[in-house]
Amino acid sequence: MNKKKIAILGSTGSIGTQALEVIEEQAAHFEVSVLTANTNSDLLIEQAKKFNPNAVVIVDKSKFAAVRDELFDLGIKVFAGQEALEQVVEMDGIDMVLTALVGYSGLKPTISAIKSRKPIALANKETMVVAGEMITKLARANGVNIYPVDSEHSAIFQCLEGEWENPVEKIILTASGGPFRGMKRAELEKVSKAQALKHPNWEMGAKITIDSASMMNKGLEVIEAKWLFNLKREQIEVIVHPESIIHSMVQFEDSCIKAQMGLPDMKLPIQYALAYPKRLKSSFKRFNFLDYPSLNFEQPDLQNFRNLQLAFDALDKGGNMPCILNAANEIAVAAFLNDEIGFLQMSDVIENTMQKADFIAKPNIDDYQLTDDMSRKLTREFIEKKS
Ligand code: MN3
Repeated sequence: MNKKKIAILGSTGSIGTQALEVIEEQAAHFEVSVLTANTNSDLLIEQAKKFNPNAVVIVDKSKFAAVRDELFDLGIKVFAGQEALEQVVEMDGIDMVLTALVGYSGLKPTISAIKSRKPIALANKETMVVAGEMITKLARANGVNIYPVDSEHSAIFQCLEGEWENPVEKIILTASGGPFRGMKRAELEKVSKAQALKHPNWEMGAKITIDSASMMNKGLEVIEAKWLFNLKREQIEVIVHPESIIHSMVQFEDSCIKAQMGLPDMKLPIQYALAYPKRLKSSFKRFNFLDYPSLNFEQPDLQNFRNLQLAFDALDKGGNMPCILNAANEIAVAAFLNDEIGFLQMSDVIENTMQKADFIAKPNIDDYQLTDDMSRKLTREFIEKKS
């Protein structure tokens, strides 16, 4: 049997390492063709020795020599730098590209992979947030499929199996509510970085964990869902479901709601995207209904968790506004993690940038880059003025 050759962009992060666990368990189905890391050269070397890819990329050029010295004799090609990420996905011998980069950095490599007609397993939601319209158009023009890895979007995708002819009435994205669910502004004022980094259900990287605590993650996922599934804003609903057992739902025009359920474990959506349309037998822990005699649902709190409202506003405004929102949020999260601003200030900072940055109704790729640069700069200046 031909094994599917997978390129993993961002192999040392949370999604990347879990993807390698999936590939290891399913070694009869998959092999690794490319691994890339931002700065974690030690882990990249260890992964490359174990999975023997054709090529690796270390984005941090200062680590190039160290990686090359370890891997050259094994016949593994070693490249360095941001541009190498865009070039490596054009190589032959790649059947699918898993984009597990964090933030805006995922955009250009994803475009490059689509242009070279590689199917995408999309874990980098920011790519869809920033440039969903352009990416989906480009994918259609190149006949490239994009398989969602984000658990909510994977759930929706799974619910849509066998339903391609049936119009969707709406989708219902579930949100855990994060560690601060139910808190009001007075309490949110005082929450610490350590508390924000402790998600009740999911094991994830730092950026997305903070986004989950602030509900920005759900906002980004609303925008991601709009483009992945070609929906109107009114067709996307968010509901808080603290147990994270229902990963999301689709309602059809006959009133039927389909839900995809399971224990919260990113390895399932990763494996589903890599193996689609197959469901591979796995060792993942099974869900037992009796462990969860009740599942709960609540309205999201847009007053106290303003980031979700800001994301809806950005989606309504369209153009480059989601790109502005994303850039401001990336800077705000970094500043919060760096103890420069408090938890609630993240929303103030993002809102300020959304008001001040230049709006472009129909952005092209250069406009996205300019918007991203400008929004980051504006956000930094605002944070520095405040502190
Ligand atoms: Mn998600």
